[in-house]
Amino acid sequence: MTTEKDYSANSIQVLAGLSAVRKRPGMYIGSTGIKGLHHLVYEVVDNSIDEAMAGFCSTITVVLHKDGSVSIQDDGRGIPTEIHPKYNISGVELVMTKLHAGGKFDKDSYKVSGGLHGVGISVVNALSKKLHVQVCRNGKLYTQDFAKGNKLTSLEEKGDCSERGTLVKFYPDEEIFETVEFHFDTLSARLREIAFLNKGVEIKIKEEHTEKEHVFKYDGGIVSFVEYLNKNKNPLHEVISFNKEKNGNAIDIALQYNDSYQENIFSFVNTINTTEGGTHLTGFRTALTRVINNYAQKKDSIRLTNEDVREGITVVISVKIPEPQFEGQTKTKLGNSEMKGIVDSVVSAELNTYFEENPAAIKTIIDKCINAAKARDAARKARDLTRRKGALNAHSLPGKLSDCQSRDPAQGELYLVEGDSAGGSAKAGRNRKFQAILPLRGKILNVEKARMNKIFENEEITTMITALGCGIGEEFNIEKARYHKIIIMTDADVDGAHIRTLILTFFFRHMKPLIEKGYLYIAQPPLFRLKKGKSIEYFYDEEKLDQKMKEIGKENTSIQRYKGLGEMNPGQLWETTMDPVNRTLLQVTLEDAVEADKIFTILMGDEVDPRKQFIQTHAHEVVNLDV
Ligand code: 0RA
Repeated sequence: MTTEKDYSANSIQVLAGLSAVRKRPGMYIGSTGIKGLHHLVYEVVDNSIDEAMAGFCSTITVVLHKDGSVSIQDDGRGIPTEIHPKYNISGVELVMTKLHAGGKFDKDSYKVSGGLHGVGISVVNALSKKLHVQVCRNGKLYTQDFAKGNKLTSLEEKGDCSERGTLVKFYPDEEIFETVEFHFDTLSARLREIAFLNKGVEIKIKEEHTEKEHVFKYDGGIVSFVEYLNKNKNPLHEVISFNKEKNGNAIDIALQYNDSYQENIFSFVNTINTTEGGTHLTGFRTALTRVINNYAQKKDSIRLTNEDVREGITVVISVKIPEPQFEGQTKTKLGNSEMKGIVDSVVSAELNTYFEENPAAIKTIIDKCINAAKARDAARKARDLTRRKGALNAHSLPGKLSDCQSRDPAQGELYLVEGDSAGGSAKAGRNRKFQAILPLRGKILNVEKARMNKIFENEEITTMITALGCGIGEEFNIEKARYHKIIIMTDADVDGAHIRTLILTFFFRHMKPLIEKGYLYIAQPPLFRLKKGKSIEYFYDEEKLDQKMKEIGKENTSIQRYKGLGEMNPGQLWETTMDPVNRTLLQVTLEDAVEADKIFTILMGDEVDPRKQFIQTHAHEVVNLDV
């Protein structure tokens, strides 16, 4: 039993703080799902990054351990082990148990990193069932252990140490989190981003049980980032970059056009990825359009719009500002109104200077943008023509669509089915209350190599756009999507895989928000049907089938291998692939937008060599190649 008198005023405050974190974790880390879980790692890494930015740390190593814990090690100064004069506890204990104590130790350092919420390591401690910290400082090794925010041991000196730095190892608490399994790829993608944004810092990530390991170190910073993004594309000029400080805000921008039709913009505020954009991005776009227009008008009377100067541009914008205000659905939109003007004026001045000094670059860019403008004009005509033929309007649905009865998008499912015959089976087998069927004939257009005008001329795609109801391009509006489950259902063979990739490319390039919202799925039709006597069982992979055949013996059995959806009758298709009770759907997610862009560029773009290389590297991973 402890009485009130045992606590100093300060420590009462500390204890109240961390129990509040356990009571309402979402307030501190956003959610208790996978995102919140990963946030714990970023929170610790951010502290190491602060050490790096202060010039004391060069290497950060993240390890996903077999026992479910994660450790983050750095070679910084080490968390102070000395007793803090005000709180009368060691720096380690202070940082680990006091909310927001993280960077406030030395007030002079201008803390610009910091996770989405910038909450400090004590939050990680509060939400871990166990946390172990090791500090090497002043030639000594110190350790201390905690659980659920409480200290288990005091800070102990464990002997000598020649290196310097901090290691934090924690076990996320399953009483708090919906899942405690970390995703290597998601963490790796974010760490790569952090490495690009903090030039020169080496960041390693390892996963013990798979032995996966990535090392990121970019001396070129965001210039390297742009080069990386454009790696498998054809750049039209050197990377243009500048770095300015204005009114206490640091503005760091790199950009390069390539010959594709996609815009690829990544914007950051204090290293947080502002996926919803905001004032910094608006300022950039306004300036870019104005500067390019000024040059273009000397050459042509054409008036370029924001849209025209976007085509084929790759940009990284990183701003560091003292008091960011985040808005939007996911708090990833910068709201500080002054940033629009600041970024606009910096970009205008810097681009003008660059183009005066590099006339060849601006000439190439203008040609590209004028071509884009002409193509957009053609696209508008094609769109109008397609519309006049009755397509693209959700109130005149395509004849090929067998719609469902429900008008509630949250209930509705749209199956995009390969071929008319499978489409017929799906139509006959479905539950028409909430399942709609759209058969797609043959290979749809590869949108990676097509501009919008070609897209509007393509019947399969316009039919799909009309059925989806959410429009495309400037008209895209996710609120108008007619179904919240869009399910790609193709054959389990090479053609099916190709068609699936073409459809995925379309969604990734033109309807990415549908993927981000989790509306896109892939159906999993079975590969085998095993009949023994009167009982029937379906199998989705060969291994499971073989296993069963040991078990039950060959007598009276027959195996059917499905080459296509069309071989299943409507009842079978419903039972195995469409019935919500039995089916397995793979949800298409976007864990790593950078990697996804790279893969679509490689697989669907026009450079042959990277594709060859990709296929050679990944050929051994193919399990179901049925040519
Ligand atoms: C407070 C003050 C100082 C460093 C740190 C915290 C620090 C925290 C973490 C967390 C992970 N790695 C870290 N490295 C350092 C400044 C130390 C000094 O003034 O010597």
